[in-house]
Amino acid sequence: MSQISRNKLEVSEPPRSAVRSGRISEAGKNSFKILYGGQELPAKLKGSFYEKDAEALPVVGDYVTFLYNDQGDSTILSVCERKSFLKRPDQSKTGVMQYMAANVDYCFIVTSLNEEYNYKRIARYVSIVLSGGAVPVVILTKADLCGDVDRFVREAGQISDKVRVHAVSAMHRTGLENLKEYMTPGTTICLMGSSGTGKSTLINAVIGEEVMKTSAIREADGRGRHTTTHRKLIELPDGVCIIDTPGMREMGMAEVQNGIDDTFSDIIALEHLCRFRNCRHDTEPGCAVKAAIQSGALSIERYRLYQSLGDENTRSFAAKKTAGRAKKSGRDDHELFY
Ligand SMILES: Nc1nc2c(ncn2[C@@H]2O[C@H](COP(=O)(O)OP(=O)(O)O)[C@@H](O)[C@H]2O)c(=O)[nH]1
Ligand SMILES: [Mg+2]
Ligand SMILES: [Zn+2]
Repeated sequence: MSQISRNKLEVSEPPRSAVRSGRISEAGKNSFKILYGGQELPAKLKGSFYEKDAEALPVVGDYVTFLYNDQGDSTILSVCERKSFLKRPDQSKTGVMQYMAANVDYCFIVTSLNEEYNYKRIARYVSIVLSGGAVPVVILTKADLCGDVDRFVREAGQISDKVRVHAVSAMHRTGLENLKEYMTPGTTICLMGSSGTGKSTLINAVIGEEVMKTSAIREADGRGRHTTTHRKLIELPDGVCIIDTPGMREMGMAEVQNGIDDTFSDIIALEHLCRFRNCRHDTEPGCAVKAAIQSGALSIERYRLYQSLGDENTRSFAAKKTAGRAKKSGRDDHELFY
């Protein structure tokens, strides 16, 4: 929080009101929860927020200043500068962005080692995470269900030199110790991945305590699998914060060309070596990309993946332009989260 804004607020607010800072643990359309001193306080936005762009509104993980109210809703005054910011286009393909989480250090891209595994989806997540300024960590879960774990670890690792890959089995308790290095006090970890991939089970296994509800437990208590449909930040006893998005099914992509370029920085480097600056890596002479593919230095699959993610990103951008300002709200709509 900047000293200047704090002073301003203290001057303009009544003397008894206490300006405090906390962290957003839940963000709805008009209501929020602030994690403050181990408690969750209900909160609303200060009126002037409604004149701002959707991007400026608080999301889960944001540090905010607020006016404390012990009788009801506290009032959120300002959002502190973000260290990282994860976003994606909304599900209706209008190109409007949804802002998912802020101030994430590591993003666990969780995918299970069964038919759910999808190389392209992982690459898409990696690009989104890099674009948002967090570190992508691919976690391949349910290793006990897979006969050739190493192959998948190798393949996922080839998506980018920026990505780390770990295979784990919560059931057999293998690979869990490798995740401990991320779970240090003050660290924020965002879990991403489809429902049922074992995110909650994994965190419970690493922590050694039932800190998150798993689908098995939810079924047992009769509340059904999809009762928890919104994103939430929880602080574990050891000071690690976990942001969970239960029920995330698919991840679209827009405005993340920088993340794609970061993921495929080796291909970008090759493109700079082509003889022609506008080389389409097609029939042009002196093409470094084609030469790398021919020599085997670059796999054609990976090059196609780079192209297809770029195309997808461009299409979303075009859609956004046509959508214009017709729908201004880019807030996370929980109803859209299945
Ligand atoms: N075989 C196997 N099943 C697992 C493992 N981890 C989780 N599961 C199962 O996968 C299902 C979904 O787990 P859950 O943690 O709720 O998934 P989430 O929706 O991603 O949080 C549950 O039935 C778990 O028992 C594992 O390591 N191996
Ligand atoms: Mg879960
Ligand atoms: Zn070329």
